[in-house]
Amino acid sequence: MKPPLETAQPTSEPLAALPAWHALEAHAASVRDAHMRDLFATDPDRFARLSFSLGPLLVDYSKNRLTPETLGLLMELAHARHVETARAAMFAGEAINTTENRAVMHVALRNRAARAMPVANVDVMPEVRAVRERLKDFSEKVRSGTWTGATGKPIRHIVNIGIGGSHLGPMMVAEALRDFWREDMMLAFVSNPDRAQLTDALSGLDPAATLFVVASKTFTTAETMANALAAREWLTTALGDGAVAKHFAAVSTNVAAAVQFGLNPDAVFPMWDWVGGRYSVWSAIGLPIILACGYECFDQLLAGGEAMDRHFETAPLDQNLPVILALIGIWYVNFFNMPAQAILPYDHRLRLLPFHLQQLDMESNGKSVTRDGAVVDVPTGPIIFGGGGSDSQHSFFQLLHQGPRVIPCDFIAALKGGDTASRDLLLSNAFAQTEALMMGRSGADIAAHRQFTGNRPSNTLLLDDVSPYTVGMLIALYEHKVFVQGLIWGVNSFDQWGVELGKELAKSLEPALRGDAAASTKGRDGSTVGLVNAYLKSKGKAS
Ligand code: G6Q
Repeated sequence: MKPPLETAQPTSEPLAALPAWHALEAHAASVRDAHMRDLFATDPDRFARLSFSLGPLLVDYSKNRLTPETLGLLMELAHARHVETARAAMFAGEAINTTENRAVMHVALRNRAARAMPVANVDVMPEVRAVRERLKDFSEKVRSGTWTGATGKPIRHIVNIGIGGSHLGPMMVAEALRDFWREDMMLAFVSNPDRAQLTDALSGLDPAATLFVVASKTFTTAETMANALAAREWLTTALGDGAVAKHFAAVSTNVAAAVQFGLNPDAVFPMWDWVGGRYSVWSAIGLPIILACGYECFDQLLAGGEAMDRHFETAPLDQNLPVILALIGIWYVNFFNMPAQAILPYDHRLRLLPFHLQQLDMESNGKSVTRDGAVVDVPTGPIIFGGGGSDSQHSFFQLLHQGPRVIPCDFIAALKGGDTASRDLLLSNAFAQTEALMMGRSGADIAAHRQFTGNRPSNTLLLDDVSPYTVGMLIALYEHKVFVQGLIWGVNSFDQWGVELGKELAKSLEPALRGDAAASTKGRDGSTVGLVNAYLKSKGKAS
């Protein structure tokens, strides 16, 4: 048996007590007032020095409030937190998700090489490859019309039912790759238990040509189960109970529950507990993408993720893109007290990226307790928000430019796509916004309300185009960035206990809202009781 890597769990030492931290604090005080305008004016090579090309991805991080010394000190912090050792532990399949005692192996899902990927000393690749083969086979059958609906019609509408990680990742990637969809295949995503969403998604659909994909790692999630039951009712009302096996597929670790739901085992695809929901788009959770775009397209998504994995795993920290972006983020959160981060895709196809990254980042690093169970001594994960850059320019950019709080931004754009004129317009706006944020505008002859302080940081991520490969690279880049930040802060980025309490309370409140005579709100706070009573009154039921 291989001995576990020495992960040097670094969290026993409070972060703010580290010499590397103190050095950064002192350095931050000395550069706090430096204006990026001056940093560019004194260094003609700043762009070349502080930008990075990796295949079809160019990242410009020169518009940040840092100097080469800043980066050097941040790298020392990364070394002090044993980032390289922890990175190796993840790739070695160690149980780095300590609160759930699980490995974190989404990197195995995009491993297309012959390399073994062990979890608890067992190579998971044979299973991963077997599921890939099944996904390929099933999707080819559906796309070619060999797998038909119950009446013999080919499937032409896919409706994915899932929530959280079983929804945001596949929906974002599917939208990003819309140009790769088979022309006659339509795809819809349903997550909200508000029946309005399912009703809208099913409006106009032919049940005989519709396939539902129930995506749920646990197959117990209340919202997903409610929507799956409602979808089954819609289908069986039109085609009878016997149609379920031809019109439902599922992805879950709980294969038995999916089969019990009435599914054909050939249409049930397993996943594993070493894949976190928000990291699961690379697994069979990607089935709707495969059905719409074809397996080759999905394979290229994996290839892009795999290329980023190789870079992250092998590049020295100071030439490692996820590490550099992670450290720049730490610099602002912890040394400039900037608690937010905006994600601004200047590409319609990437417009859902902020939602996916919001979950990825905030669910991973929105933590106050270290892996040792101590209370963290510094701020951790930032508030992630954003939206399509062009639309956002006409709404919340006002605050980005002139609000008293500074919010670092990631601008994301593609060099190619659509017609040249619209690309010219998109990119000129994206570049100009980063310029305006950085340069600002001031002068004695300019009215106060027209002045811009500038010195507002941004990264610009330029993809050659929006393709399966580049989208794969982009998502994996952010995944590893979030991982590195979690390592520095000493939190477990792979659990999400913070979502549990609300779920439990909802379960215990539901009988009261249903109006069950035996249910009571006794012992609950006055506000919650008041809200329950307002609802019961609307149903004509006094409490
Ligand atoms: C993601 C979270 C969470 C999860 C959903 C859906 O990392 O774990 O968002 O994906 O709660 O869970 P199921 O896939 O089990 O339905």
